Amino acid sequence: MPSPIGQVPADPYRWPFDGDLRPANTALIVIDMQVDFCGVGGYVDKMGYDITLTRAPIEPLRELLAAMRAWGATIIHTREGHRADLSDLPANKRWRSRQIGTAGIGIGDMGPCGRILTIGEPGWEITPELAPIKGEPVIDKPGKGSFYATDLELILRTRGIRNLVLTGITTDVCVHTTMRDANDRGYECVIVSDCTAATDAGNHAAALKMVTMQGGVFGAVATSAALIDAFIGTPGAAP
Ligand code: C5J
Repeated sequence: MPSPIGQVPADPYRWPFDGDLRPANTALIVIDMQVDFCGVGGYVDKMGYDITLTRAPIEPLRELLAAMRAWGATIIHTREGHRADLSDLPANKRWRSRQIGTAGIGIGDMGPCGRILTIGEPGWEITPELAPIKGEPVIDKPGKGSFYATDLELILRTRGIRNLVLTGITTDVCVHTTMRDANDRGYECVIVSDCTAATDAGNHAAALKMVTMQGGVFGAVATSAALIDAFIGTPGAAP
């Protein structure tokens, strides 16, 4: 077993709390870096939000992914999406998604990237810059949290993972929901400030600040540079 590499500078505490940071007990979770959330013609674009915000994490995340792959951590990707027959799409979620942007077009409806947030459609795919590589689990989820109605917890427990490095989009919705839920389940979480983004810059800042309250109520906040510094030069043995 490779020795722990200690703690990473983070806010409001050096992460993880006990310094037990090893490839075998750590996973990078890349949440919903899908065309629908950061691509031209995708869901976020169609709602009228600025996709330069949600595209901003792509480059730092590419670097963090490379560093954590080399270090030997587990890498897990998630995708938000619904079955083609929409049998797992609550009526209120569909109704609300149709209230904003191009009139009447919401989840399950046809857009420039195919049917919005629908499994198998081009907009549902992960953006090519961050495509999963062979062996990396991809979690398909119908909700905002990554644990609800998925086997994420089973995979984490089976691999003995305790530390979660949380990235992806959007900070205030799927990333936060996942972080809160993971924290309640006993995982030691860090959210990566430059590898997450929201459809509103104020919401991104607020979501990060929320994490830092009460001594780190959901975990800690770190930059990708701080994490990469810790991982570089400490390649882990395969878990
Ligand atoms: C949203 C997500 N914002 N991945 N989904 O609807 O955060």
